[in-house]
Amino acid sequence: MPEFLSVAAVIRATKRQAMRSAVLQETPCAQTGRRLTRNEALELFATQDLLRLGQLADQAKRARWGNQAHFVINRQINPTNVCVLSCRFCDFATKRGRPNAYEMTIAQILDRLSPQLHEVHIVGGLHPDWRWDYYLEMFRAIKAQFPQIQIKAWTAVEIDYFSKKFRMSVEEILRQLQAVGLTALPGGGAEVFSERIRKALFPFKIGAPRWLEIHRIAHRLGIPTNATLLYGHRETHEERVDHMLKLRELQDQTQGFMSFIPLAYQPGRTRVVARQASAIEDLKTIAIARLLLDNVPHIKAYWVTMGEEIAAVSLHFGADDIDGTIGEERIMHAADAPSPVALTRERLVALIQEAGCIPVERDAVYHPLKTYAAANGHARCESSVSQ
Ligand code: V47
Repeated sequence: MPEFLSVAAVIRATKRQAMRSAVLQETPCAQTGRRLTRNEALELFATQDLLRLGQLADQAKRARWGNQAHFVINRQINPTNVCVLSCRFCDFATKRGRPNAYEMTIAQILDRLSPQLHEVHIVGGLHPDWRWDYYLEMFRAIKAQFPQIQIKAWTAVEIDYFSKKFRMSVEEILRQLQAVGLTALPGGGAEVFSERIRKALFPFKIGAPRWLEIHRIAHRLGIPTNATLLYGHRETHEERVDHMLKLRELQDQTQGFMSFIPLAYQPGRTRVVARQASAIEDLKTIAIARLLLDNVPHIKAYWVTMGEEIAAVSLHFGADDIDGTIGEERIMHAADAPSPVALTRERLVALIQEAGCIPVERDAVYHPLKTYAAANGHARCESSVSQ
């Protein structure tokens, strides 16, 4: 690996800036087989040499995906915002009877789907009285009317809730969902694997051991899953790195994670933090995720939380995916996210092309469906006027 692209070089530069003397001797990377350590990841968070960090992560991304960047034609559905929990950081959840509370019928869910979609991403509040049959019927109805749509649904938090409420094991819950059409689990509900933050912001939600156990069970049943990290609130860089290391450890054992998605916290009206994490923090988090999570194939730059522009730049900082069209984003927009609630296929293609990458349309489990041309003058022109 050339010196100018080595992790050690970035860390040396950081240490020079910090007037410190210790120098890393080795270069952790795919070629040497040595993995990035916790301390090295923390030093990368401290670096002021953002472009070198980006180069390193980009090199790791290109080793797997070349110049490709993935996206999906999808729709998010949040069947209800009524939730038995009241997490401090959440602007989405509410209680029944409040003016903003809503509950969708299966017909309303079907109305929002169309044959063009490849993925429906379903998550919502932990509803106090919906019956198990409703959840099964929802999937049956979707598959009956739209057999080509893959269902990515219910976070580990919801699976845990169903298991307790309906008195079935996690395995039984997942098997029954699989039988009616579940393809994958999304990565939500992980927040940040820190007991300190859990006690402060979501004390009644499951913690790291249970979240990881549920994903382990899903992987054993052949259900691929994603993993998120909620960052930019009160967590430290140490807590971000420890979160990623816990995921890396499970992935070593199961290989069931498809994608890692850092979610930049949208402060909304919660007063948890005054403002959203900076673009620099976004790019560092994406890049370090690519380098640390060397066993997770996809790193997703979620345009809803980062904004379209930073998501596009992230494609040069280790990300290879920007999620999808989404259709109607509610969770982050309940917290006043400034991004649009949906993007068109054309806009996603143009964003990727303008970043100099090759757009690859995929399904929910990353099977490629269509590869688009790399940028040309026409695409650049389109991207600057669309929206
Ligand atoms: O678990 C809640 C987070 C998650 C806010 O798997 C917030 O492909 C930012 O998990 N600001 C749900 N984040 C969304 C999610 C997700 C999103 C996109 C793709 C995938 C995937 C999964 O959203 C929650 C929580 O961590 N969240 N409130 C907020 N104000």
